[in-house]
Parts: sequence; C-alpha cells; structure tokens
Amino acid sequence: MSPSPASPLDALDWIALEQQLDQDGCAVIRTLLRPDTCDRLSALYPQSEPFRSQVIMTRHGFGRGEYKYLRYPLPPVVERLRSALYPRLVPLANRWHERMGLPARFPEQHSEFLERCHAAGQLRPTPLLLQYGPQDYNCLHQDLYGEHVFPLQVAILLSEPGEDFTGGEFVMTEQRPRMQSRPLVMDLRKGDALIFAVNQRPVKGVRRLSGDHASRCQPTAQRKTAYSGHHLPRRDLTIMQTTFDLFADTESEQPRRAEQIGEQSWVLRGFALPQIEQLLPALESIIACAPLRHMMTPGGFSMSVATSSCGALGWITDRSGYRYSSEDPVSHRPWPAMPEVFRELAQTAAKRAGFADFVPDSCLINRYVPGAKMSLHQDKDENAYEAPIVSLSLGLPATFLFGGFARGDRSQKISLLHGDMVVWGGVDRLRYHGILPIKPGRHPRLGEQRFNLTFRTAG
Ligand SMILES: O=C(O)CCC(=O)C(=O)O
Ligand SMILES: [Mn+2]
Repeated sequence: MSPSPASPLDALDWIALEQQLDQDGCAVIRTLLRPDTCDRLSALYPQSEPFRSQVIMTRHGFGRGEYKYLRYPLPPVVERLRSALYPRLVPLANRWHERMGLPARFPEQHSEFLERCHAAGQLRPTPLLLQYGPQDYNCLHQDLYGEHVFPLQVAILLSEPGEDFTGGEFVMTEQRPRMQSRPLVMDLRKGDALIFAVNQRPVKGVRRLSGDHASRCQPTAQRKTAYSGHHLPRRDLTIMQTTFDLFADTESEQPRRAEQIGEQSWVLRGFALPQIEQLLPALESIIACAPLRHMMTPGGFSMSVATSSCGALGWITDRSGYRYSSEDPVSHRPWPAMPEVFRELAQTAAKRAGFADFVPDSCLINRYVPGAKMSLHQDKDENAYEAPIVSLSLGLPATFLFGGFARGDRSQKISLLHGDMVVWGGVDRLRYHGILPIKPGRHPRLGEQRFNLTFRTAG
C-alpha cells in the first residue's frame, strides 16, 4: 500500500481510538508517518528558515533540551496532518466538553476553528519540533497557549528508539481526585503518533472536572552512538508536536512604539525588551530575599495576586489598611534595594512619557497566575501625586483597564504583553485602573504567570 498523505487516517479504527481516548486520555496511531517522512521533518531542525522561534529549556526551568516553533507556511505534511486529524477528533472533543459542562463547542473544520482563534488574538502556529540529546529531559507540563484550547493534541516520534537514542520515554500523568496521580509510560516507535488530552477530560464516575494533566517527561535521552565516538553524525530524539489551536501573541517581538492612552498617559510597547536579560535575574533575586505572599485586604480578603517589593518603601496591606512600610512585615527587615536596572528603566520610561525627573523610591511586584486579577482602583497611598506611575508587564498577557476619575466611568481595554510599559501621571495620575482575570497560558520565558512591577514615588 502506498497511501496518499491523508488516507492512512481513513483506514484507522476511529471507534476503537475514541474508546481508548475515553478510557486512558491518550491513544497511539502506529506508523502515521513513514520513516522517510520522519527523516525529512527531523532534517529541518538544524535549519533556521522553517522556524519562528527557539526555546532553550534550561533557560526557563522547563527541563533540558530545546524546541523550535514552526512558522507559516507550515511544512506541507504538518499542515495536512493538522487539518486531517482535527475533524476526526472534533466529535470526541465536543463530547468531552459536554460531559465536563464546558460551554465551548468545536466547529467541524479546522479552518473554522483557526478563524475563531484569530478573532481572539491567537495568531501564531503551535506545531513544534523538540530535540533532545544525551541527558536531556522535559519536565511535566501542559501545553496551554490561549483562551481557545482544543482538548486534544498530537505528538509524533521522528526518531527510532534503540537506534537513534535510548531512554527518552514519553511519560504522562493523570491527576485524579483524592487519589495518587497515575503515570503512563508510552511505548512509541518512529512514525507513531500519540493523541493525548491537553489538560482536562471527563472520567467515568466523576461528574465534575477531573483535573487531569497530560504531560510529558523525557528522562535521559541517550544516543547509542554516543558511546562509539564523537565523529558520528549527531542523531538525537526528535518529536513533532502540535495542538490544534494557536498561540496567543505572547512573544517578545512586538515592535517598540508608543501609544498615547490619555492626555499624560502612554503605553510603551516592548520598551523593556532590550533590558530583559538583566531585569529577569534581578527580579528573581528580589523574590528570593523577599518572597511573594498573598496579603490581606483591609476587608479581610486574601488578594489573588502575590506581592513583594523592593526599594526604600514597599506597599503593604493588612487588616489595618493600605500603606507603605520601610520594612518587609514578614521578615521585619528592610526591603531589598531597588536594582539599578529597574530604576534606570523606570526613569527612561517616565522621561519618554514626558516626566523628566522621576525618582522612584518604591517598586511593587505583583505576580498573577491564570485567574488572578486586580479590581478597578486608584493609586492614592502615596504622599504626593506629582510623580507618575510607571508599570512594567512581564510574562503572560493581560488586559489592562484604564478608566476615568470615577469608578463607574468607561474604561479602555488595553492588552499588555511581555516587556510593555504603561506610564500615567499629571492630570491622569488618579485614573482608575485594573487588570482582568489572566487567561490560561504558558509564556515562553516565564511560564504560567504574569509579573507586574509598579514604580512609584511614595515617600
Ligand atoms: O498589574 C498591573 O498591571 C497593575 C497593578 C496595579 O495597578 C497596582 O498594583 O496598583
Ligand atoms: Mn494600581
């Protein structure tokens, strides 16, 4: 049989595959790609043209190894597989959603689903090639890229176990309510495709969400050839993986530009990106000295964001109110000093927005995980309002609400991405503002979280 690219799908027993997916949350299609097709895809890896970005996993604590996201136009075989597999999986995806009480239903054709993703700002393709060498691994994780999530994804092994590499098993765990999580080790060969749940699926006898995690881990992908000399061509473990949705535009590639959002208010897109390699380690060391904590509002609620501070003064809240304090109420020590790279960035951003003499003495650090938010409020715990507010967004995208001078005034909705800054002051200094609940996602640098740094002159 020499099938045309889509025809192997027709020959498959989709009833059995669905049953398997229902039962285990994953199913294997044997030899979905022929060995020569696998080799052609793996051979793309060293090239740069087919890819839009590369992730070195150690840099983000994701594991060890690297992966590259394919750019549009996708290699024809990937494009065909994605659109041919999707309609086969839609009935099951819709059934899962119905059983889990999730409102979204998926359209029949992949092109229609892509349109829906586009409308929500999810524009970038998610197919990727992962490459693991000796000792590389990938920590357990989920692939969630935006608001629209198709509940099933596919990984195809492009290398031959035992020949190209040893180890490197694909592991999935399933978290079950009130039970130990169940690990599954997949036995895959070159060209085999694994269809698996992205995050949640219904489980028999459990009517509500199962809290199921489909994840993978590659312990010790070791080349057999590694033992026989270093001159052999490097043949590692390569995997092609794709979800059926699209990436939200979370990457640090937004061009630098300034957008005026009020008389004395600006969004400075991508403003912090040139300093990002200095900013992230500085942030990390502050959090190591003054760990993030969920503070209590005066009304007795725990804030959904976790906070810390650096600089002479740190913003705090507890049952006795909102205020600034020169010491960390947890350690009773002064807050960590404000790193020079923070101060300089805040000053240049303020200057760009027309506030030449900004001297911040406080930097509040807010950490949002998906679902966390900040209700509309004014920043008015500072001693004086001459100085502007300078805020930096890092990690997952957020929708910033920028309102008027009364809580009920209409707000602009502004999407803030990694590296964007917002400055407001002067006549706009007391505008109401807030953050809508953060959508699920995984930022390539910071994972499943957003950080906001707010620079103020408080004292
Ligand atoms: O997270 C943000 O972008 C805003 C934070 C904020 O307004 C605040 O902490 O006062
Ligand atoms: Mn604020």
